[in-house]
Amino acid sequence: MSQSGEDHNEVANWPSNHPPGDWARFAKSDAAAGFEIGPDFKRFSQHDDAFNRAWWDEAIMSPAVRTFYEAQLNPKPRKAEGFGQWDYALINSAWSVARDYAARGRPDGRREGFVDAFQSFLPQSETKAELPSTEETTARIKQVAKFLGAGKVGITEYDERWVYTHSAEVNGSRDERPNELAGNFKSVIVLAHEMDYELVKSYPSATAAAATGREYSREAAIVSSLASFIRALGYEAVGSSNDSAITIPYAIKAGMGEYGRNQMVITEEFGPRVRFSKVFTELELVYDAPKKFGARQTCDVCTKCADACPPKALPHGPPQAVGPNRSNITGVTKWSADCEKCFTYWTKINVDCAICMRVCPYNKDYSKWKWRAMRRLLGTPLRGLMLWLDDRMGFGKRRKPLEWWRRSMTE
Ligand code: B12
Ligand code: SF4
Ligand code: SF4
Repeated sequence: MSQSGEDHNEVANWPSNHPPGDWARFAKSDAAAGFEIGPDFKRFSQHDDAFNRAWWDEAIMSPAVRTFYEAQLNPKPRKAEGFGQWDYALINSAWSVARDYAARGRPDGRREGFVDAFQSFLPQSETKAELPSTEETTARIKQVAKFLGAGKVGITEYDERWVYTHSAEVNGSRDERPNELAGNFKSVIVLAHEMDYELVKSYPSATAAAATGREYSREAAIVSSLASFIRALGYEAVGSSNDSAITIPYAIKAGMGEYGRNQMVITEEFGPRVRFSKVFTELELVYDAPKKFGARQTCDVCTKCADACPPKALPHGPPQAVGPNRSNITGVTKWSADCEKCFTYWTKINVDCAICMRVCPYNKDYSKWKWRAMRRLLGTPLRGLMLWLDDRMGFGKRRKPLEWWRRSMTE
């Protein structure tokens, strides 16, 4: 039985809900990616993530949850630096395209990009374009994704283990409803979207949260455009952001980077300061290999994110087979967060947090050679020295939001 009391593997309302035995076909690629998945593995229902539970589960519900989003849209600016009218104007402007996309044409309460995949207004062409070799098709798809604005692109096989068994209603109840993602998918194209380095430095604040909002807005536009491109070629493609499936396992297999203690994929190019979107497609493409550059070993000895987390939501010890509560998937050995604590903290500060991203020693501007050199050394036995240096140099310290505004006068 799953943590929400139903046996989701028995649920037949989702197409191609393979029985557990079929998942053995992923054993080789799981080993290459470092995934440890036990026989008790169960797919996850989106109804059980902390955002949705905050609406229906006494264990995490708080009056602040109900006002969290409303208070951001109609803020009562506070005196605290980073929470004034200019700051809320910035966060709301950055989120505005994602918010418009979420609600477009959906009077039924569906929310594209959050609990529903993006719909495509461009019909799938009835003529299937001729495809060159798989290698060339893959290269062209990646080129288009970058042209559309993706910071990085990787591809992996479609793996139904990470597809949510259910989505959640957004009209008050957050009840489970069938996950409507459907298609004859073979590949998942993962797109990375870099978050602004300067803004992330001042997390937590409404100013910094604009860095998250801007990428959700970009994700909506870029991933929908890429899905439309593939549909215009005559092939099935569905664009997705936070909806439909857990993104991190796809991102790791698609070669985006390594999984960190802070619950994020640490990329070589942007560290953890990056967001992901994905396109499910029937196209057969060349899959990328998982990318390793020593981040996992750094996390084994570093606890900066766990130390800095205000509600102590992150683990200090080694990866575990069981997570802290029902908001964690069952049967995967990994570092897992107590997301009841994390999201409750957000509702207290009335803005999202990303301190665990800000303080990570991989959160650097890697366009500069000296930080690239430091990253390389972090992947070697000198990592202890590098972590010490990172502290000495003051990386990870919160920057005052006002300094970001002052930049407008000096640059
Ligand atoms: C819900 C959610 C949250 C919720 C609740 C999570 C929960 N467990 O209930 C909360 C509020 C905690 C949250 C916070 C943040 N989130 Co969040 N979140 C999500 C979301 C929408 C769904 C994840 C989910 O279903 N979790 C429920 C279960 C599966 O959780 P879990 O078992 O603990 O598993 C987690 C990890 O262990 C990992 N994971 C899951 N399965 C597997 C399997 C393997 C083999 C491995 C290695 C890892 C792994 O992914 C899960 C992430 O929550 C994803 C987008 C997506 N669709 O995946 C973004 C996402 C994970 N979040 C993201 C980010 C950046 C953040 C924040 C920094 C907020 C911010 N301002 O940006 C913080 C970081 C908090 C933290 N350290 O965990 C990014 C991560 C990008 C990256 N670099 O990897 C994602 C991918 C969104 C995006 N568009 O890019 N988030
Ligand atoms: S802060 Fe340290 S432990 Fe946390 S994710 Fe980054 S490198 Fe890993
Ligand atoms: S987002 Fe903030 S509260 Fe949540 S785990 Fe990271 S540091 Fe902790």
